[in-house]
Amino acid sequence: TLRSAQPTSLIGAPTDIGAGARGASMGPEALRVAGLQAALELHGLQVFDRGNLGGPSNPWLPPVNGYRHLPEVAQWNRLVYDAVYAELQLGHLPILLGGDHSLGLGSISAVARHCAESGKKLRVLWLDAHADFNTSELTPSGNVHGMPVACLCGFGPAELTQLAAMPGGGPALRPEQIRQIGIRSVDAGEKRFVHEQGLEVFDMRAIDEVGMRQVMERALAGVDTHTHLHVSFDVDFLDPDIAPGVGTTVPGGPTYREAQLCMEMIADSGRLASLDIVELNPALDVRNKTAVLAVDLVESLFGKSTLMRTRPV
Ligand code: Z70
Ligand code: MN
Ligand code: MN
Ligand code: MN
Repeated sequence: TLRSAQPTSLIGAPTDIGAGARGASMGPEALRVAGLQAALELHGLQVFDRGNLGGPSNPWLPPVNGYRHLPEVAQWNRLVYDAVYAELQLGHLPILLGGDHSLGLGSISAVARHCAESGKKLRVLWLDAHADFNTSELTPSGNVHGMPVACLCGFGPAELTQLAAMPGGGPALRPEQIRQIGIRSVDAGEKRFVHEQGLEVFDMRAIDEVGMRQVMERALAGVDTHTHLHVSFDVDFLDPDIAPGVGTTVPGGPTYREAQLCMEMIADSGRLASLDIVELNPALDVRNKTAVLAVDLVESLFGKSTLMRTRPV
């Protein structure tokens, strides 16, 4: 099927600079080996693989003032910011191949700047087992992949909160622009901060109680033709039984079917405009199956469906 969709651009960011385990640096190649480009092309998309960004290596040091590898994390995020912003300027849909989730900072900062300049409303769907809302005071680990949502909302060091020059100089995001889905591991101080800032979180209990369908209806409520929808897909969102290839497995995540429905409902919104695929760790995977699953889900995110539906179920 050939559709006149927006071209997509793959941007590899092979680093585990913000993670608590080594190996997410191999994520971009594992996604390529799993056939990401061919899968998207089968659905009629034009795909440009921009190759990999080249940033600093991982020195694997303990935290300094509450952050591990802050200068290197900042450098990687500047590279990601520039690459994602360039694709948005071209009118392409950027797909960031992480790399760990600290890179969501550069990616979403670029998207926020682009939305501010083009008058779009930004909605971020954060699919994750974790809230990633720690600060240097709250973090139990110093790993910056546990902090990107807080930094995007302006809580963090200038190197990370000022990646985008936003009009008025404010933070890239306001908490009300974010919906978190699949959350099931939040640190004690982080939990208080999530509550204090009023983040809208659809945790696993919400998915258990009302089902993925209603969770996604609520998370997508208000999305319209003026909305730029960004999906930040941390692969540890998925239940570890189906997705073992991540640095931090947390039991009790969405099943294959729940994850598929989540992706299909995002596709149905028709507003997907940028994507991160992060935290895939091939060193912990089994025969690349987590990468293959991620590609399968991303196909659904871009509109693969079993039937050509003409009306709702
Ligand atoms: C914990 C921390 C984390 C993965 C984010 C974990 C953070 N809350 N882990 N993504 N894989 O150290 O901040
Ligand atoms: Mn296919
Ligand atoms: Mn994450
Ligand atoms: Mn996570």
